[in-house]
Amino acid sequence: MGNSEDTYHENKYEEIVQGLKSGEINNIIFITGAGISTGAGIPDFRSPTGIFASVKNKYNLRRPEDLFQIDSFLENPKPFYDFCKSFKVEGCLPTKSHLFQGFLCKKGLVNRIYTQNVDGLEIKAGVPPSKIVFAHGNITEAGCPVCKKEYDIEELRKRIMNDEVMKCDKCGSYVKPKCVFYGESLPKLFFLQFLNLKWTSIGIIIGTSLQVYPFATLASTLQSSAWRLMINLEEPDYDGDRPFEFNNPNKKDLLLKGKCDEIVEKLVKDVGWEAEFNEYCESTLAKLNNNTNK
Ligand code: CNA
Repeated sequence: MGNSEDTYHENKYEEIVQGLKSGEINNIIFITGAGISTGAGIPDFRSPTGIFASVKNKYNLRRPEDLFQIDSFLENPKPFYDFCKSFKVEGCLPTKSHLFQGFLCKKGLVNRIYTQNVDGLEIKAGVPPSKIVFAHGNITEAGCPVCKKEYDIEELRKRIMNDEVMKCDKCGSYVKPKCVFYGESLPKLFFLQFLNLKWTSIGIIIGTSLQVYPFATLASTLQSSAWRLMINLEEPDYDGDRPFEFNNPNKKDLLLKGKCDEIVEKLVKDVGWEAEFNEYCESTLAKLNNNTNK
C-alpha cells in the first residue's frame, strides 16, 4: 500500500468503478480535447511534439496562438492556409478513448460530449451526432468568418493545395474552415447545452490542458455532487472557478495520469465490460474499413 494520497485515489477509483457497475453512475458528460486524438496520430497544441512547438518559428509568430487568431487570419491567411496542408485527419481512425464514448452512448449512459476537437473522430467511433457539441466548430465545412456566407470545403481545400487564397465574393474577406478561431464566438449550442450539466453523475475530462476559455469553464460548472474524472498525461494548470481538489478525500475529483487509451482500457476491464467493449471496437472499426475499401 502506498501513502495516504494513493489510498484516497484508490478509494475514489473504486467508487467510480462500482458506480458504473451498479448503474448508479448513469448520466455521463465528456469534456475532451486534442489529447484524446494524439493516439490517432493527430498532434495536439501544447505537448512538446504538438503543433505550437512547430509553428512558432516556421511562420515567425510572436505567439503560436496567433496562427489561429481571427484578426491575424483576416490580415494574412497564408500561414494558416499553409498549415492546413499538413493538418490531415481524413485517414485517421478513432482511438480507444473515442470508441469508449461510442460504447457508452450505445449503453444509453451518455448525456453529452463536449469536444474542442475538430477532427470528427467521435462520429467515426459511433457517437450519434446529436450527442456531440463541437464547441470549436469543424473542418468539414467552410464559410466566410465575416459575412458568414457558406462555401464548399472541397473548393477551399483545392485552393489551399494550389497555394491560392480564397476570397469571399460577397464581402472580400478570406474564406476558412468553420473551426472556431481565437477571437470568434463559440456555437450557440455550446451555451444552450449548459443546462445538461445539472443532472450529470460524472464528468469525464480527457486530453485537455483546459487553457482555452470559455470551454474550460465547463469543468467548473459541474455540480459538486458529480464526479470529475480527469484523464490526462499531466495535471493541467487549471484556472477555473472551481479548481480540482484531487488530493482532498472529501471531494469527488480524481486524476488518472497517463495515456488516455491505456487508462480507458483498464477502466473498462475493471468495470467488467472488456468483452463487450472489444466487440464494439472490432465491429465499429470493421465498418470503417469496409467503407474505405468501397
Ligand atoms: P492542448 O492544449 O494541446 O492540450 C492537450 C492535453 O492533452 C495536454 O495536457 C496533453 O498533455 C494531453 N495529452 C496529449 N496526449 C495525451 C494522451 N495520449 N493521453 C492523455 N493526455 C494526453 O489541447 P486542448 O484541446 O486542451 O486545447 C484546445 C485546442 C486544441 C482546441 O481549440 C482544439 O481545436 C485544438 N486542437 C484540436 C485538434 C483535433 O481536433 N484533434 C488537434 C490539435 C489542436
